Amino acid sequence: MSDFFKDIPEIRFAGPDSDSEFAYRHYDPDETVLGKRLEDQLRFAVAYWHSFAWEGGDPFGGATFERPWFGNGMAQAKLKADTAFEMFRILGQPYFCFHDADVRPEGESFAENTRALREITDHFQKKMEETGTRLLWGTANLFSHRRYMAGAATNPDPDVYAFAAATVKSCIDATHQLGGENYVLWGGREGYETLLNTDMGRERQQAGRFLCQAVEYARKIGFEGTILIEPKPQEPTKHQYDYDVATVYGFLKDFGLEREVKVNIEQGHAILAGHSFEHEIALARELGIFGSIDMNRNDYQSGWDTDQFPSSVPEVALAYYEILKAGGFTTGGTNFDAKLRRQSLDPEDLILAHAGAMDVCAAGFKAAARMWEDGRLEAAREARYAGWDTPQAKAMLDGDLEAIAARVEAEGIAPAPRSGRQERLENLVNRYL
Ligand code: GLO
Ligand code: MG
Repeated sequence: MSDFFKDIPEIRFAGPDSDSEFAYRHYDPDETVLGKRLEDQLRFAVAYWHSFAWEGGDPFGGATFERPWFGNGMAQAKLKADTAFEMFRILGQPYFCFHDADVRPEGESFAENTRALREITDHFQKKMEETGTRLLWGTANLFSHRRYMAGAATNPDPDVYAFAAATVKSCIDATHQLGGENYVLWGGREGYETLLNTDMGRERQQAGRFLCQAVEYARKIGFEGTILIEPKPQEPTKHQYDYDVATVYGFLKDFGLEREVKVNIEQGHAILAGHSFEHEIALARELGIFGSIDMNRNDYQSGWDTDQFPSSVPEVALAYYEILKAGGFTTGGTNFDAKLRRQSLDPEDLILAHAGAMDVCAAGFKAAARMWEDGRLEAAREARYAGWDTPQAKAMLDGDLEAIAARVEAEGIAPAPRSGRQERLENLVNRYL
C-alpha cells in the first residue's frame, strides 16, 4: 500500500451537472452505448512510463518531479507498482501498459534485467489478481539505453540485435504471464540520422527478420494477443522506418506479416507524419490492420511529440467514429501515452489529468456513437458513390479502356460536377457534439 495519493477520493460518475473536480461528468463505465458498457467500449489504459517513470526532464533541464519511488532498486520498483495500482483504483482504470525498463531496476547484464523483470512480473500478477486490473499491452524499451543509440533490430552491430531480441523474448514472456491482450513494438531507434553511414536496405531486412522472430516466438508459447507495430515518422531518429500506417503496411506485406501484425496508432505520431489521427485509423481499418490507439495529442505549434492528455472532444469524436466503423476495439483499447507538463508537480495533477482525459474520450465516444447510430453521415457518403451501384459502372472496372471509350462515345457521357457538401457535413457533425 502506498500513501502517495492519500487524500484523493475515488473518482466516480456524478453526471454532467456535477461541480466537483474529482468526478466524471461523462464517463460512466456502466452506461450502455451501442450495446456495450462504456468501459468495455473505451478500454482505457494508463501508460506506466509517463506517469511513474518519467522524472519531468526536457532538453533544457532535468527532473522536476520528486517521487518517493525514484531510484534504481527493487524496493523502489515495488513501491512504484503499489502506487500505480493505487492510481488505477482511484480512477477505476481497467488496464495498464508498460515497458520492461519502466517497471524494473536497470541491471548490469541481460541476466540481471531478466531476473528483476520476473520478480516484478510476479508482483504485478498478485496485484492484478487482487484488483482485477488487466494488462492491455506489454513492450520492450529498445531505445533509452546507450547500447541502442544506433538502433535495436537495425543496429550495425549484431550483438545489439542479439541483446534486443533476447529482451523482446523476456518481455513477451512477461506479457504472456500477465494475460496481456496485445504486445507492442515501437521502433524508437529503428531509423537513421544520416545516409552517409547507413545501409538502409540491410537495416530494413534486419527489422523484418526481427519482427518475424518475435511473432514466431509469441505464437510458439501460446500468446494469443495481438502483435502491434506503432508507427512514428521521426523523433528520436531523423527518419524512422515505421513512418506511418501506409509505410508499415508495405513493410508487413514485404515480410508476409500483414495478417499477423496490426498497428497501434498514436494521435501525436499521426500529426507528426502530416496526417490526421482519423486518417491513420481509417486507413488501418481499410487495410485490415487496425489494432489499438495511443490517445495523446501534440502541441500544434511546437512540432514536437509533446505527449499531452487529450482535451478536445471534437477531435477525439472523429477518431472514435472511425473506430466504430471498424466495429470498435477487439483486443485494443485507449492507452493514455500522455504525460503531465513538467510544472504539474502534485499527486492531484496526475489523477485529474487522467480523469479529464477519460471524460473527454467518453464525451467524444458518445458523440461518435450518436453520429453512427443516426446514420446520416454514412447515408450522405453512400449517396455520393451511388453511381457505382449501376451494372454499367461495375462492369467498367472489369472491362478494358477500349470498351469504356466505346461506351463514352456511344452514350455521349459528359460528367456533371456535383457538390462535395463539405461544410454541410461539418455542420451535421457539430450537431452531435
Ligand atoms: C514514443 C512512443 C512510445 C510508445 C511505447 C510503446 O513516441 O509513443 O511511448 O508508445 O514505446 O512501445
Ligand atoms: Mg505511443
